[in-house]
Amino acid sequence: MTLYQPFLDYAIALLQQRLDLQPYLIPEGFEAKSAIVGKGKHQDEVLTTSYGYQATKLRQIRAAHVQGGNSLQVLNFVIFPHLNYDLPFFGADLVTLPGGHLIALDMQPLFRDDLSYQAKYTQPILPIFETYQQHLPWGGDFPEEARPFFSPAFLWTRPQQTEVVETHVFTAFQAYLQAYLNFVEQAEPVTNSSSLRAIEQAQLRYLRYRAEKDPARGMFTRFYGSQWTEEYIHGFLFDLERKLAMATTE
Ligand code: DBV
Repeated sequence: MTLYQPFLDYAIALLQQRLDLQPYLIPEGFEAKSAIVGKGKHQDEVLTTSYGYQATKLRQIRAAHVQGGNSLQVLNFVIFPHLNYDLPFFGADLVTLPGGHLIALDMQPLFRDDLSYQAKYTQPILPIFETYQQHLPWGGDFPEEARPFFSPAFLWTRPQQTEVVETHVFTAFQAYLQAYLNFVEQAEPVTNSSSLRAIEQAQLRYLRYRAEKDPARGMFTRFYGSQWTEEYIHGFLFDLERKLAMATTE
């Protein structure tokens, strides 16, 4: 069992239990990809598997799971709501590299500085954030330009011990996902056209940032080449622009 497999299993089981979960098409060639990396005795297989679902209010629920031995484990799990809901994104970036663990967990806001948005989608999460932050202190250095995409309840931490990932990070992940699904349950469709435009702009801003700055681009390019990597990023991981372009040419 690899470090983040229980996170993935938990998430899929909970989604199945709470949503009308349907599959989301994963483009051919991206369901599973493997490469042998390193030399001589240090060779390791790096396997990347992808998961995709959708639900009534959620356009894309997707995960990328990278397994390459004890010092290379990644679970990147993001939920993109449909464009007629003001729901935040659920964003989890759980990363284990030779240098240690790096954990990012948040409900990423569409409108960071809007106080009524914060009251709706951040205030209710703060007690959960505070509970876990005691065990998961702020992780330090963080790209300034990414700040607008995170909420005040952003858990950002670099645990020294794997055991902390297996315990506190795992329970925090469960609590955030449960709280997110409560928001989803309560969400009502937005019909006002200026609000709809604002949501689409905010989703595109987020998506463009993530596709452009994907911190995994270097790693994937080394393992699988740049053609596979760019197609994976734009055609699956962050695919909103492609989907919108397809919808207007149909
Ligand atoms: N990150 C992804 C995807 C990944 C992934 C799709 C499938 O968005 C993995 C893989 N994240 C990943 C890896 C690293 C990070 C780091 C492999 C380590 C990169 C390295 O050190 O070489 C949150 N993830 C990070 C960092 C942040 C995040 C802040 C540190 C990057 C840095 O210091 O420059 N999640 C990430 C992020 C956003 C987010 C940047 C922006 C909105 O939601």
